[in-house]
Amino acid sequence: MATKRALITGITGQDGSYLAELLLKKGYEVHGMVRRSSEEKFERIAHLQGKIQLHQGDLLDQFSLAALLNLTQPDEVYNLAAQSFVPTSWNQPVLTGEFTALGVTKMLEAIRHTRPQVRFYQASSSEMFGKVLEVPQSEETPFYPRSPYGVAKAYGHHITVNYRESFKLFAVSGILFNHESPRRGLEFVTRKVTYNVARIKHGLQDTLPMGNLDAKRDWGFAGDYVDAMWRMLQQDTPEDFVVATNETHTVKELVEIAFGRVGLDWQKYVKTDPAFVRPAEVDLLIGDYDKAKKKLGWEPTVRFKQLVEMMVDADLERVKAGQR
Ligand code: NDP
Ligand code: GDR
Repeated sequence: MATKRALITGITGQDGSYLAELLLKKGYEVHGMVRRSSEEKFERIAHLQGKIQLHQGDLLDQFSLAALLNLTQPDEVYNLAAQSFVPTSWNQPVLTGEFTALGVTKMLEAIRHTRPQVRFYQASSSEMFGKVLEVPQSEETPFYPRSPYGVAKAYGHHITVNYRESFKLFAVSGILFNHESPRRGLEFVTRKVTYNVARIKHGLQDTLPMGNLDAKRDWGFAGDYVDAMWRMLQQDTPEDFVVATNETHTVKELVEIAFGRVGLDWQKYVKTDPAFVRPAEVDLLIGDYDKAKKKLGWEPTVRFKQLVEMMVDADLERVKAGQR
């Protein structure tokens, strides 16, 4: 069988790095689109150097996308690039909209005109559910986003469905709930907590300022979730899927487990700081992944406590070695 080719946008991010590893293991030729910056930030994919091919491009530049599709001739495109940090979306709502929303249309247009046989994956998000209208949230739950990021992702989701229905593209949307790993960015709550717990344990600081400790999230492991992305593109018909663990936990539980892992009492270190409280919050996320289980044969393998402890342990090693 001919080698399959995949193009990943956002390959330098958490999910991009795990997905690239997975596709390489499956024998794919892996191409990644990276944006130019004055300093290369490729630490998550440094170990894949020589195995993947990187190309400059930008979701905002329609022609760079078409050129990249022509150059790499992919069978599958995974659109993971986004302004993905929710608080930043209130500070940069226009950029978030242009990139996280309209960028999806630009990629779909490039595919439609250049390579319509491509199988396309769009990184949709549980942030689209926003305000709690139903629990657990499934593919049938209506959207009520609570941040400019959530609004932009809802647009990206709908335009993917629309291009599938209008132009018969094989375009699918994975509605993924929060997923984490030792490669998670330092600003997201799980990694912020595990990294700072490691620093506190090593005596480098003695407080941890936090926002809303009552928010509830359905947290899974990124390595499991990229496998679900791949499975969605191997189906006979394009469909959207929720990917989650069907468990919910508060930020407070996250903090308790992380400090507990190093034998410390979180209440001595955690301070509430209004700077980390959001203008509008998503109070409760819990995903029903029944459809993914039945049709994709997918299930999460890492549960919450194991995930948090894995991240604390990795950060203890990193901080000990003087790394971030
Ligand atoms: P990351 O933030 O780790 O990675 C985002 C990627 O997008 C990076 O490669 C980054 O490139 C690129 N990117 C970010 N902002 C811009 C920008 N303004 N212009 C160009 N490129 C940009 O995200 P994750 O890996 O965690 O998530 C992958 C995708 O899945 C995102 O679309 C995210 O919104 C979505 N998602 C994530 C979930 C999660 O829990 N992780 C859940 C549901 C959806 P660079 O290195 O150059 O900054
Ligand atoms: P989220 O993830 O907004 O769900 O989006 P994040 O980890 O940033 O926040 C989760 C919850 O924790 C609360 N919180 C804090 N969050 C941060 N970052 N820092 C804090 O100090 C803090 N204190 C409390 C937040 O209020 C929130 O309720 C992530 C991103 O990966 C999105 O790209 C993705 O689409 C969704 O998950 C699903």
